[in-house]
Amino acid sequence: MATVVVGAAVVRDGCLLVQQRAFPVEVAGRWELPGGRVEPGESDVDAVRRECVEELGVDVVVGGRVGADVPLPNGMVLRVYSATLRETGAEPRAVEHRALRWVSAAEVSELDWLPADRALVPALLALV
Ligand code: 9L3
Ligand code: MG
Repeated sequence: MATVVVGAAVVRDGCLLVQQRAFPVEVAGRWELPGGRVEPGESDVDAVRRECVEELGVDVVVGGRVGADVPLPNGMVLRVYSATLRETGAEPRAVEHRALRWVSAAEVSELDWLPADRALVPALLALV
């Protein structure tokens, strides 16, 4: 089975949290959902929570799957889950990314997404 990269579709007040990659240089400046590789022995849900702590500094409550698995160029697959902030007062910050934004439906369609994330736009629009 292909290695899974989980992504988090964090929604608050009808807006989706997106972040701008700072590296590698080929994709720097493009936008993606927070997330990363599921580690050996880790569940998808645990990986979503860990990645949100590492990349955003917040704990999330993980919900259901969003869209279908998207094949990545490196042979892995991107698998996205919906999520909400566990603490209402918590404010995510771009720990290892260039920027972070909360976007509405119109902006979800317009963003300069990574190609894999772009494939999920129809499913993401159902969340905002
Ligand atoms: N990736 C694509 N879209 C995403 C995420 C979180 C990841 N929303 C791709 C980029 C990398 C690989 O998955 O090729 C691993 O992700 P990371 O560990 O660089 O975040
Ligand atoms: Mg990542």
